Amino acid sequence: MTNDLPAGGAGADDYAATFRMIDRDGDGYISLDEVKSLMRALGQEADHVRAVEFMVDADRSRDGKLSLAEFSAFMAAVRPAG
Ligand SMILES: [Ca+2]
Repeated sequence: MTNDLPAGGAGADDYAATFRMIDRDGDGYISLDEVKSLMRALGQEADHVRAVEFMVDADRSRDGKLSLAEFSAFMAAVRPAG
């Protein structure tokens, strides 16, 4: 991580770094399996229903996978600014 964050602090760059961490196969999208991997990484049970709920909440284009834009928008929405 760098300390040279743009003005405004944690934002799009922060989400991009997280996105790349979750996107294990590097195809530019977060799949349902990758959401489950994230849950395990966070020490949570990789519950199928919860993973699907996450996808449904964040997947605005309804294509079954999350783009960086969708992921960033979702994270910005669930994480209070500041
Ligand atoms: Ca992927």
